[in-house]
Amino acid sequence: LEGDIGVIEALDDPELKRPPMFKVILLNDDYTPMEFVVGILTSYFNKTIDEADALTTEIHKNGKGIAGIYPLEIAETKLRQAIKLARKEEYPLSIKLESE
Ligand code: TYC
Repeated sequence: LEGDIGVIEALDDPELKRPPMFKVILLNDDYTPMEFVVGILTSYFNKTIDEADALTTEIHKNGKGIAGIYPLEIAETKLRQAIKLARKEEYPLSIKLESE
């Protein structure tokens, strides 16, 4: 069937299998506690405590760091969850998305 051939061609096209990916970038600030950032990274970005400790220190020193790279909807959801918790605690944590 002609339609079946089209489906196979579509599945073979790598562009159609890979969604655009976005880096979730945490920015440093002077007020958000280290432990809170570590908690964000372990809770929402699947980091181990050791990975989260190292990344938090890197962000603190360098000004920013990549928490993870995800398709847009997932990146937006993680950003929203993290910012919601930060604002609830009244921390100024800033997070942005950057296309890969
Ligand atoms: N600079 C903060 C402090 O000294 C820690 C911090 C790390 C804040 C990473 C934000 O994205 C951040 N308490």
